[in-house]
This record gives sequence, C-alpha cells and structure tokens, in this order.
Amino acid sequence: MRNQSAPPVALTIAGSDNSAGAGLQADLKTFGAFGVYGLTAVTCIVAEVPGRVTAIQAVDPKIVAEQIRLSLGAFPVGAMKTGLLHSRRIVEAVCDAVEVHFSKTTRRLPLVVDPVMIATSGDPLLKPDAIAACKRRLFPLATLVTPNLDEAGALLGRRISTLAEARDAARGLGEKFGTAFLVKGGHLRGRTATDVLFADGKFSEFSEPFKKGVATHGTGCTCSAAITAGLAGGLDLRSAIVAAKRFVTGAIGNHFRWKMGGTSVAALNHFQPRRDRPRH
Ligand code: PXL
Repeated sequence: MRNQSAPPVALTIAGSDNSAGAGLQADLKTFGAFGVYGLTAVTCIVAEVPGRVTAIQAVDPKIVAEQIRLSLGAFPVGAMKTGLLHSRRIVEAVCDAVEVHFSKTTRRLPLVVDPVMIATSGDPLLKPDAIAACKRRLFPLATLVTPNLDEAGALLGRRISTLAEARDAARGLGEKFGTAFLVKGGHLRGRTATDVLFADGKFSEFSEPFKKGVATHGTGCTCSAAITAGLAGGLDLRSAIVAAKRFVTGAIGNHFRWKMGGTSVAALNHFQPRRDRPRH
C-alpha cells in the first residue's frame, strides 16, 4: 500500500464551473475518488448551470502560468491535465510554463489534454484562435489528447459519427500531432459507448454499456481527470483508461437528481466508489 500521508499528486489546469459537475471542480472530486491529491491552476471562471452558460471571465495568462510554475515547483506532481483554456493567450501561457518545466526535468511528466471546445449545452467555450494554438503548441506536448466525436470532428474539419470514422480520426490525429489520441464514442449510436485509442501506432478499444438519457454534464472532464489520476498513481496508459471509463460509467449510472417544485437538476456522482474498492 502507498503511504497514505503522501498520496500521488495531480495538477489540473482548467476552468471553474460553479455548478461543479464539470471543470476543475469535477477534476478535484475525481482525483479525490482515486485517492490522489489535486492541485489547480485556474484558467477562467464560467458562470453556468447544466444546460446554460451565461458568462465566462478569463484569468490573466500571467497568473495562469504562475499557478503552474509554483505548483510544479513545490509538489511532486505525478501527472497533469488541461481542461478549458478559453483563449489563445491562455493556451500559450500554459505551453510556456509546461515547456519550462519539461526543459528542467529528464522524465517527462504525463500531460493529458482534454480539448474542451463546447459545453454539453452547446455553448462555445474555446475561442477559434485558441484551437489553432492548441494544434500548434499544446498537442505536441501531450501524452494523450481526449476529444469526443464533435471535438475530433472540429479538429479534422469533418463529421465523425461511426466507429469506423472514430478509428480513422484517432489515427489521423495521432499521426498528425505525434501523440496518443483517445476519441471518445459516448455519442456513437448503439448500446455500448466505445472509445478508440491510437497510441504508438496501435489501436485499442474500450467499451462500457451506454447509459441513456442521464446527466452527462462534465463527463469529458471527469474522464480525463480519472486518466490523469491513474497516471499520477503509476498506472500505464491503457490501465488508466480502463479504470477511468469504469469510473465515468459509474458517475453517470449513479447520477444525482434534485427536484424543486416543477423542475429538477441533475449532476454526475463523483462519490461513486471505484469497482475495485469496497462500496460504502
Ligand atoms: O464540460 C466542459 C466544461 C469544461 N470546463 C468548464 C466548463 C465546462 C462545461 O460547461 O464549465 C469550466
């Protein structure tokens, strides 16, 4: 057993979601569920509830970079992830800070990039010139990039709606950016949600039963945070993805719902224990 007083550490570089189903709040809850101590570098503040984003305030890119620099300097970070980066200047500040850290270390810290572009509600979260900056500078630094079908389609400029297209997309993106890509098939039609990994020239597929019509706000953040937690704890990439996918399926399947008068609101259940742990 790992020493409980010195758990693995992971850093999330992400936006704040006040409704706490997505963003750095989802990341921290996920890290906690995996027994990983989470650090945060806040990139922007999103005012939203599931289904509706009303405002986004960017954090000064210098402050974003400083949060990363301090976190990586003071803690034994085992893996990190990026979530919503919002603007080109924030993407560049993050890349600058990460590159400085990489230049000082011999072992490259695993970096999971969740290319968050659009909220589940359909609201745009990432500015178009930020996408170009991600392609040019951020993806080449990543260990793994985790687009969903819409994001993979936006990156390639074509619609991706079948498993065969998801495989093509994972290979095309992986070869183009020289890193591993996990194209998440949560929106593929069918009874299983299949994610396609293209890494080191090889395909792997990961399937879990598809859960219909339930809370999905924050599943992308939760998935990439769970993979990051696994990597921080020393799992290899494929094992981290398997554990993450199980966790996300549990968080959806056991989602919370609160009723208030005529309306209701739902959220992912990040308290869901991992299947390899006793339930409580
Ligand atoms: O799920 C995408 C996402 C990521 N990060 C933040 C968000 C959202 C979605 O709404 O608010 C901060």
